[in-house]
Amino acid sequence: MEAEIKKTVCEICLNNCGVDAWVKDGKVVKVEGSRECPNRGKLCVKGYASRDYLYRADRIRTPLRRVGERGAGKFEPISWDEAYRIIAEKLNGCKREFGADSVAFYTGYSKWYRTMFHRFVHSFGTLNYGTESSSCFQAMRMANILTGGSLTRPDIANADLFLAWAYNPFYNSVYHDDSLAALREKGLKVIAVDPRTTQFSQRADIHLKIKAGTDGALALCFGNYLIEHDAIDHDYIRQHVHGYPEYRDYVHTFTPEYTAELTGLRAEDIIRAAELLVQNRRFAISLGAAPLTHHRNGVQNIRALLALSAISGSYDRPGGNVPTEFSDPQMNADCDVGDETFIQEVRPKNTKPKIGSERFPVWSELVDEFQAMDLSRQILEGTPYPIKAVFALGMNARMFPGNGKLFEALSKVDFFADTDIFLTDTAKYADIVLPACTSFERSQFQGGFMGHYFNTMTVRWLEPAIPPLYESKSDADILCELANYLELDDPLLRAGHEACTQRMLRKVGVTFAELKTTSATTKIPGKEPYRAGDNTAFGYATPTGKFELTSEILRRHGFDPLPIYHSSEDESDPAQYPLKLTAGGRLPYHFHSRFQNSAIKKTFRPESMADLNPKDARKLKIQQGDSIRVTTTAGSIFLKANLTHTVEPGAVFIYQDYPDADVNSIISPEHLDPISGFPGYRSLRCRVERVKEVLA
Ligand SMILES: Nc1nc2c(c(=O)[nH]1)N[C@H]1C(S)=C(S)[C@@H](COP(=O)(O)OP(=O)(O)OC[C@H]3O[C@@H](n4cnc5c(=O)[nH]c(N)nc54)[C@H](O)[C@@H]3O)O[C@H]1N2
Ligand SMILES: Nc1nc2c(c(=O)[nH]1)N[C@H]1C(S)=C(S)[C@@H](COP(=O)(O)OP(=O)(O)OC[C@H]3O[C@@H](n4cnc5c(=O)[nH]c(N)nc54)[C@H](O)[C@@H]3O)O[C@H]1N2
Ligand code: SF4
Ligand SMILES: [Mo]
Repeated sequence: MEAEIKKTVCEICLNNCGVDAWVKDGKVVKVEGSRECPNRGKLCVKGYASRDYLYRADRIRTPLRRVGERGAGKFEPISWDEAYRIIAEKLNGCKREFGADSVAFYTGYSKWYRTMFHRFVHSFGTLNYGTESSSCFQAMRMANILTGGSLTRPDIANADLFLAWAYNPFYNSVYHDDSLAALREKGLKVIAVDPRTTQFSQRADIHLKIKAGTDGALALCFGNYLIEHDAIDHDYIRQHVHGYPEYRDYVHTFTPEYTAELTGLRAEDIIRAAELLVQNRRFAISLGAAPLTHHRNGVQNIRALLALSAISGSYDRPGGNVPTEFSDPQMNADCDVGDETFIQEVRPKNTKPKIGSERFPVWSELVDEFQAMDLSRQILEGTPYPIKAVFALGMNARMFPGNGKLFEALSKVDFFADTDIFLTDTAKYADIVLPACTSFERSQFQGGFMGHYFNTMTVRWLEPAIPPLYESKSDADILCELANYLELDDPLLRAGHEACTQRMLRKVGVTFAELKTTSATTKIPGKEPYRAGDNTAFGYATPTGKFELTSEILRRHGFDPLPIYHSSEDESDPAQYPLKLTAGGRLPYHFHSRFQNSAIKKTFRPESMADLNPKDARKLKIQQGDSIRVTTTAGSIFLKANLTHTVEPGAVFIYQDYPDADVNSIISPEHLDPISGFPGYRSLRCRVERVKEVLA
């Protein structure tokens, strides 16, 4: 039989690139990027390795019941019926005895099923729905909401200057590069702010090689410079900005010289960049989901960046930072797929406060999820109320700082069920493990494709390119089937994935039958994408109805209302821990835990490595490829040295998803931003030593 091309999607990351899967005898034999999708025929190296991912040897084949110790990985296969019965009995048992809030529901990075899952949790009767967004994206969203009242995106296409803060699309995406290159040709200026030399920073007009976690100080210094050079929008400030006099007085101390001390930059470079801002006041700032917020001062740093947008009058103007909306299935589609109603129409009443509410009240007020950084503590301490069971889709405990504590909690909880494609370290702690399938094997509703970047408003229904491997199932089907076993009072969820999708489509204006005939290029009628107004169109959903340089929500919670700068580092002794550790930074051929045990990971960087500057290495008598020990106050890991001038002297960069050298295991679980609860993965102190060949 000839190979047949099936249209599907890569969901290894949420870029959701369209894929043409060549299928022969029920097997995917080749993949190519779909030309009609926004990825325009391209895939990244991970997408091209889709077959590696799909056919990974450690795929979970059947539902499993644990027969050994937690973590030991000893399981016996059971039927779906038996697995569902056990889960339903345990979860309903917890609900009867301790209340619905005694169960914590959690999902890892995957987004496509989140709307269904969130509704499922509500129907179960609790608000204890948590996700990996406890360390990704939400802190940036919070900073936006606290300041301007809504999430924003940089409108690079219409900007004169792009402040590319912590920005490296070469590693995290297949998009943006072409369009950015075209904009540069039309005159767009670019300032890259990144502690490392990257493919992107080398193309910028100015690269400020800043010390990680000191971004707020630089932004405040730029603010001061704009004010001193009268490059601010007085009318806009008068009409729409709250707290300007306090801000002006505060930033006054952030002179280029003082800021140079804080950031490790040279004062003349700061001034050169500030001049570019003065000359190009229509600027867009990238805020990112992770690097700027992975610090103890993350929310305030982002607020300091946003302040520049407001005082210069770029906020909510074409070419500035423009209010936008986001939801998971909508994927920036700028069409309302009605997911919010779908989730909230079954919202439970009389629930207990979400996990983390006491420790992270600002998070709790602004985010409709629990703050998962408090999950292990609540399980272990049982306060303010006990958590007896965890039900997870794709939980990767290793992404948490101080993950030893979470593994301990998972070994103490009464019942733990996990659903994953692969038998991960975390799944090995579960009592019941369910096998999920990949995007190639499932039906899926997909809204938009990075719609606001490409101005496409499309929704489509994807049919499986191949049937699910082994006995695996789609998460959406798992949730609907489990809803029946749990006897949830939710007929819609119990009616299945298609019925739920049909309900969500109400606002889009296409029927499910029509949806099945659409393709990636079918434009759908929907809400017009929000266009930048004249600073006012969106309205400011803040307590004062203005852009808040002094946040009244932060003030109410006892935090400093100004976007203040304070050090992001831990309090360890600099004499003992002289180097700065930044744990994160993507590698193009890794995706969190997803390519562990697969071939491509080994191809490009076969061993776990720490990036060190050769100057530091010389002092420490370390050569390329030497075995080293990296120690923080929380412990040590062993890996190899990679000497590179891309990092500055004094800095050590380690990727977070090496299973044999798990950097998150040496980050204290208490090293968090008190406003968002986000881990300070990227600002720690450490010590590096050469060790004998034998790795512990
Ligand atoms: N030190 C440090 N730590 C970090 C970061 C950092 O920069 N530095 N980054 C943080 C950030 S930004 C993020 S987003 C997180 C990453 O978040 P994680 O949640 O760790 O992400 P993954 O490992 O991609 O996915 C979690 C699990 O989901 C499974 N999975 C994949 N697809 C599916 C599916 O369709 N269904 C189901 N049921 N399971 C699936 C995967 O096999 C995996 O086991 O890590 C955070 N941790
Ligand atoms: N290949 C690949 N792509 C991914 C992922 C992956 O694991 N692998 N993960 C996905 C996820 S979940 C996320 S959240 C995104 C994250 O994607 P990005 O936001 O691109 O995150 P990083 O690559 O961690 O950081 C981007 C740049 O910020 C710099 N940086 C680090 N710390 C700081 C800092 O304190 N200040 C400044 N100014 N710059 C800093 C880094 O050196 C890096 O060059 O990527 C997504 N895409
Ligand atoms: S960027 Fe790469 S990993 Fe992400 S969806 Fe596209 S091909 Fe897949
Ligand atoms: Mo992330």
